[in-house]
Amino acid sequence: SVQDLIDRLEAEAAADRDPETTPDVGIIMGSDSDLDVMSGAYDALEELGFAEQTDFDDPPEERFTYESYVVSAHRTPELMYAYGETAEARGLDVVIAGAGGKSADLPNMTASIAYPLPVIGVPVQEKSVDSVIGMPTGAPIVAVDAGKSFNAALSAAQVLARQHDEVRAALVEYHEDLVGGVAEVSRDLHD
Ligand code: RP5
Repeated sequence: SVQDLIDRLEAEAAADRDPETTPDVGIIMGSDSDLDVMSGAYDALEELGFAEQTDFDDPPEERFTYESYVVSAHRTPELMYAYGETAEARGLDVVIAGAGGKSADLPNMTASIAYPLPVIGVPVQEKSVDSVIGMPTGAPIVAVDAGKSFNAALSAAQVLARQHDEVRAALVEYHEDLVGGVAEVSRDLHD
């Protein structure tokens, strides 16, 4: 039940865990119907060598990990509040939050609740952009364009890369591959 999930988040926040084993990036979305768009964030993190952590008590071997949850601002506001409020204590360094529709409130509300933890908002559709980015002065969110969850994950990794050389190296390698790919396409055009 939602209450079980809330209890679990609170227990994890209270647990005295080695920070190296907690999830580094949290991915949340308003509905499982957002998965098609939000899966780009998993793709980017996997590409950078992050592993998914599904069980907080049994972390994978990889040093850098992400978790993901469906959390609805409107259907389960208590869960959104608990997630945002425990995020930092649970060891997350950054949260990626996606929502669609015209009332895409999960990213902006989570940014307010989890502050000062950074939250990267993903508007799942074009019509969700204003709702995600329209924050009052003093209540910050960073956000990507509609649907760009892949970029949200790269940005999340950039946050981590300030502290972790391994993540920085993975980002540089990803970029070099990207540049190489563009050069190859250019060459093909001229062959
Ligand atoms: C939003 O409402 C969700 O983020 C989703 O994009 C949209 C529709 O949700 P479902 O009705 O498909 O569950 O809050």
